[in-house]
Amino acid sequence: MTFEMVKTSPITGQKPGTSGLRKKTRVFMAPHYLENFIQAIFNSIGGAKGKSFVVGGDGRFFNRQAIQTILKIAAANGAARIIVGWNGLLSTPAASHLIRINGTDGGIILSASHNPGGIDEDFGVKFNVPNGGPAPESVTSAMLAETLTLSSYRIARLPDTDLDVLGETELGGMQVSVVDPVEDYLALMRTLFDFDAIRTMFAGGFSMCFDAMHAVTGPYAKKILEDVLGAPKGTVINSVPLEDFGGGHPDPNPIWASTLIDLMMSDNAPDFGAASDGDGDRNMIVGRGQYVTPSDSLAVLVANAQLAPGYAAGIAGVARSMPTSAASDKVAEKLGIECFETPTGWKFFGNLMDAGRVTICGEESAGTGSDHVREKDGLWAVLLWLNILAVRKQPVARLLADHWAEYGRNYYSRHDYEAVPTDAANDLMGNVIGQLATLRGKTFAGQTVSRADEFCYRDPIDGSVSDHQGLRIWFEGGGRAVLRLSGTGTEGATIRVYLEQYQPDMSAISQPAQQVLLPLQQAVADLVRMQHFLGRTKPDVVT
Ligand code: G16
Repeated sequence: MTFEMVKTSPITGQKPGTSGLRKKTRVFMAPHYLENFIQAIFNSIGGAKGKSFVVGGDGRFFNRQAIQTILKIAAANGAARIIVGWNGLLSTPAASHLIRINGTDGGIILSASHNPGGIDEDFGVKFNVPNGGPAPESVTSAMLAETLTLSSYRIARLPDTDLDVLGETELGGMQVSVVDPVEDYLALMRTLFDFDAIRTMFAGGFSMCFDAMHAVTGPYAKKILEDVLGAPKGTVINSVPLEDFGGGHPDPNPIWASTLIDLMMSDNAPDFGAASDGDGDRNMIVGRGQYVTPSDSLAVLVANAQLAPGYAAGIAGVARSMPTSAASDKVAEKLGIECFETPTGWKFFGNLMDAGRVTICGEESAGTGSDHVREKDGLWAVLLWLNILAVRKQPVARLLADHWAEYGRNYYSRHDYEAVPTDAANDLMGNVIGQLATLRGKTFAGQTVSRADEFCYRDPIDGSVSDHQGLRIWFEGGGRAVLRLSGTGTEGATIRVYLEQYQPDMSAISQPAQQVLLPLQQAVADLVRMQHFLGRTKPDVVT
């Protein structure tokens, strides 16, 4: 029998989080688990018959095996065509682009993003819709409903497809196109940026270190930065994607990309440093001796985007996730363009981009991107920075200092409390929610609350409402704290505390951020009764 219907039990309660379904790899590898979820995806979009999809992943452990399973389930469900990245590799933004240029009915991206990979680490499945963006809540809710009732899946009992050979093959009547993961993406980047100006900058001795963290952007960065833009060989480090990312967290922040940070703070620092994450949608930007927070990076990109050919006509508007600092709001105000505050999750930008209301979007979690695709895009951010530096001919630190002098500085930091018992995290959050209405005017560790609420978002395009999107607490004197539970962790709960302090005074914009934010940190610890609920007040990760 070529196609088989396998009876199975529902996988209850598998609600996709901010970025698809993430679990321990062994959970996905358990009998029928991945199969169930893929069938649930197809069922929830009205079946796969006659449809086409893009499939690829970040190369982590189980990527290739999962792709073979997905191909067989797609064939058995009557899909017409699957476009798959060579070797199973596709960065998330490149997958988004392939969905868009091929007009497919969506795509399945295999990644747990910045989470570590390996048989005892994390795996994930994301479904992107035909506009190339992450599935909106209406679609993920339908998937969840499907996983609760699904009792069988269809799978083709056929040999594996060779993913190492570019070109067309056929699987049970379904066309399989194995494509170069970089080619179309590179062509898109050429339309947006002044490659000649960047090439001239490198030829003039501009130095850079790009840490691909043994994740999917390695092949993209090698090709684009070294082969096409002429950066010296060795500019891209950790460029070979590994199934376990070399044992590291492919998370581009000062903690997990500390080797790059150490280099950039040393006497041997190159002019520019950057890193990207597991699936290539996040980025970190760092100049010689100068780390750039994702919120500041967004603001700088918005302020200078017009220097790149793809944005020379100006940008329509900007959107940022709610916990992201308001630095980009200040730029939008000056440019006289619209500015939106959305819940955490790239999917909330999709409608605004489709409607032409925003061009550039960003998140504090190291994501920046534009309407060239419908995902955040790590290399895009790096190339836009390079384009800006090639035109402005200034060191990153100077550029940032000038930016703060013009707009004021939003001191910003995120403090994560990881692997917290789920009950304790819910109790802590519940306790704050219970007090929100009465916080105004109260003082905690010397800081007085001026306003507090729970963020609820009404999509300006389709009117859909997303509530319970995080707690916001403003303090007198321009401080803001945000609390929310992470939607991407796989162990217990992660509480994120986002601290922001606006400083308009030019003479006070060069202080250490953690020092400026300490009073807010202490006020939050007091207000949420951190010691009582968690037994500690020190975060695990500070970025
Ligand atoms: C995912 C989403 C991002 C979001 C992030 C939040 O990132 O794609 O839009 O900002 O999750 O993570 P958390 O809920 O843990 O704060 P990624 O890069 O993991 O896909």
